[in-house]
Amino acid sequence: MHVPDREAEVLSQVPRQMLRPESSSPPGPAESLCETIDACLDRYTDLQDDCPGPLRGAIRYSLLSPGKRLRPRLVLMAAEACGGTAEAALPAACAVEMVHAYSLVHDDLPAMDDDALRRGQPTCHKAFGEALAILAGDALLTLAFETMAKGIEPPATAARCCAELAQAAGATALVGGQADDLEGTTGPCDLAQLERVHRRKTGAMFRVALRLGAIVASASSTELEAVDQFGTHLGLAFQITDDLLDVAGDPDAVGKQVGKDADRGRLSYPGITGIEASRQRVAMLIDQACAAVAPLGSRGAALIALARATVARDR
Ligand code: GRG
Repeated sequence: MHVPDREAEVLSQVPRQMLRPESSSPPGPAESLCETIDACLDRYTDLQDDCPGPLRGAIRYSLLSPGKRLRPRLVLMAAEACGGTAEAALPAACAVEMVHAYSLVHDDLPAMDDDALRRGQPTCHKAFGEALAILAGDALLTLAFETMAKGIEPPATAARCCAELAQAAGATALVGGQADDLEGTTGPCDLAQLERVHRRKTGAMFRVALRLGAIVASASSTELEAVDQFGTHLGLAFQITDDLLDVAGDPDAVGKQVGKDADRGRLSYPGITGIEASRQRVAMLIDQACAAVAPLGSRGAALIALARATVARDR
């Protein structure tokens, strides 16, 4: 694999424990899905010809760094839960991870959250400079749509997937939620407002991950609705867990600074309802997510296992 000098230099500073754990035992289902996704992301960002080396480095540094690959795994699992194949859903899975990676790169910029660490390594703008980080985010966002338009069959399904992802990433969802979150940093906020921000900023990408898997698998309307509901509940549970990790997480495990919500006076779930009530809300949402996929029978088992593992995470 070609690794530009700057990318290699910065990656060499990543603490070993932050890289995906190496194990002598054979990979489990989660690891092997992550390996399949990573190999595909690697191929999609090969970008030799006209892509300037430093831009290619910044794109790959951000996309291939050791994230949990939760959203692309959800795409693949939803496809299988709806009777399709993971293989056919890979372009959609990679597209979702590209949009997610772009949002993290831009969120970390000085004009937004101004973070120095992401996934246990220097943020993209710290490693490559602000201008290249902005451009790497732009490139990841556009590559997501190119990947689906070219990789999903038939073309009508590709077009539907592009429209769904554009909406989830756009002004009424991810971008709108981020704008409200920045705006609301200092103002008063109640639980309903906070959930509205969470639903758009975090939840929309979970929901669309599940929807894309189902759409590629030609799911029935019952199946699509089941995974959509699962994604809605899981997305909120995931965000509350993220808020809880910000209050009580170990920064080495989390891979970024913790305590930032409180430092910035930013409202969070535990900040409004307390830690115990937040944990109870997570447990309730996970039960609702699991109940939502009951119509899928045993094909929903992998989604249920992932939901339970996701909220038990420490990073
Ligand atoms: C810049 C348009 C734009 C949006 C930014 C992603 C985002 C919106 C903000 C990031 C801040 C944050 C902590 C959001 C909470 C949920 C979240 C997206 C956490 C990161 O997702 P993980 O834990 O990350 O799945 P990995 O690194 O594992 O992929």
